[in-house]
Amino acid sequence: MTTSPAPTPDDWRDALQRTLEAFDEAGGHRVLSQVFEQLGVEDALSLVVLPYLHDVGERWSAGSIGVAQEHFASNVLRSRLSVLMGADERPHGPMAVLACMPGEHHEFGLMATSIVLSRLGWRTSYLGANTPTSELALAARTLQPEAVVVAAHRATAFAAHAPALRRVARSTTVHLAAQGATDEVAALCDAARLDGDPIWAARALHAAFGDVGTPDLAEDTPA
Ligand code: B12
Repeated sequence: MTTSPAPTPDDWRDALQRTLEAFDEAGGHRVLSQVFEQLGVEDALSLVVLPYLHDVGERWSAGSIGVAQEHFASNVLRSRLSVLMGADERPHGPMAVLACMPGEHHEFGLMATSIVLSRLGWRTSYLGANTPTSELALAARTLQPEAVVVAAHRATAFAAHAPALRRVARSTTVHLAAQGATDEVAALCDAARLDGDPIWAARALHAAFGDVGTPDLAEDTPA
């Protein structure tokens, strides 16, 4: 008797392409359930979901798929990641506030960081895309988080709000993330840079705060 080899991340991404880019929502969710079940949340995000999003963008920019397919695939993935956010919330643990800078609508990386932090025992408050800095400041004053993570594709999105970010940084550590987070703009904002992919970055942030009662991630919860 022969057993078929386990699917590789490439196989999973192909399966997402076949379903989501054919507007097959149920099929896409079935593939996502399998990939989260078999790889666990962190590897599923890092090896399949985020690279798949990158590929979708390349296909869209090359004209091989249209805006409708790109938006459809993003929306299905967003709904799935929303379910995962906060699924492992605990009443205690350090608090992180996460937001995209004003004008920034790309939020998948930030959502992935939020999911992984919460699975590491953090409480997370996710403010989402295109967050005004006045609202970010309000959340930081109210929640007194150990960390604020803000994401933007362009450094100018941080630079344009440097005074507001510096004010938030007086009472907590502000971390700049995604392509826009350069050393120069981090210095301008009195902020730190959160390097690496969203999963790696969440682990690094967690490690910087020491053990906060990390749950056993070996017992991965299927999504
Ligand atoms: C989904 C998507 C959208 C969705 C976003 C939906 C949502 N809710 O997030 C929508 C439809 C809103 C959108 C809009 C636009 N988009 Co768009 N989008 C994408 C797409 C397909 C995926 C982006 C994504 O989430 N990738 C997953 C993340 C994790 O990967 P990443 O972006 O490569 O980020 C890496 C690092 O920066 C880091 N990282 C990123 N975020 C974070 C966060 C944290 C906390 C950390 C630690 C790390 C981190 O991790 C990644 C490496 O692993 C990309 C394609 C691509 N090649 O990325 C285009 C892409 C980013 N978009 C693009 C463009 C042009 C646009 C629009 C201007 C289109 C338009 N004409 O309206 C608008 C701009 C909206 C805005 N003002 O922000 C371009 C950007 C080109 C550029 N270099 O500036 C891309 C690259 C597509 C392309 N190939 O041209 N988009």
